[in-house]
Amino acid sequence: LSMSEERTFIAVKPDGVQRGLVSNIIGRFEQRGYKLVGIKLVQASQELLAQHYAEHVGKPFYPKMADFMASGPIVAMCWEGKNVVKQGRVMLGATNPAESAPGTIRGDFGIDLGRNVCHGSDSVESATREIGLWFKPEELVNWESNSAKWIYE
Ligand code: DGI
Repeated sequence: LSMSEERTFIAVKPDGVQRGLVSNIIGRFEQRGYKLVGIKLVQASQELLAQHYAEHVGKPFYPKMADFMASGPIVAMCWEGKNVVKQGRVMLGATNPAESAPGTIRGDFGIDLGRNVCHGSDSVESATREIGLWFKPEELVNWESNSAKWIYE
């Protein structure tokens, strides 16, 4: 993948789905000019969550966080574009909504750390790992956007 084809894993967590924020979050990435290459609704298993959050398994907050993540559907997405990993994190805002700037997803929609609405990969390496965990290769679609020339110079 070239730089403009960098990919990230973005998820709307169960609180975001329950609160009807799916279209808003998808819309922000679409409007920015990123390209959607994978999307599905997932009821996450504890096994998947333990792999996804391997770095947090065993921490005091993990059991409640994992139960929350398994409490309802998650919208799992793969977005593609130049610098999308880093810019996706900027669009999400700080992990704790109390510290997220207005204009970010968490800063606009969140209050508490344990209900922070969305997930985004924190590095290109994490993105590759997470996309592999949540999607089968055939669930990702390679397509060319007709608006690319109006988004990239
Ligand atoms: O990559 P992020 O989601 O921004 O942040 P992270 O990987 O450090 O943490 C993953 C999720 O776990 C985060 O979105 C909310 C939750 N979390 C992280 N640290 C704490 C936490 N939840 C509680 N209750 N307490 C924590 O210290």
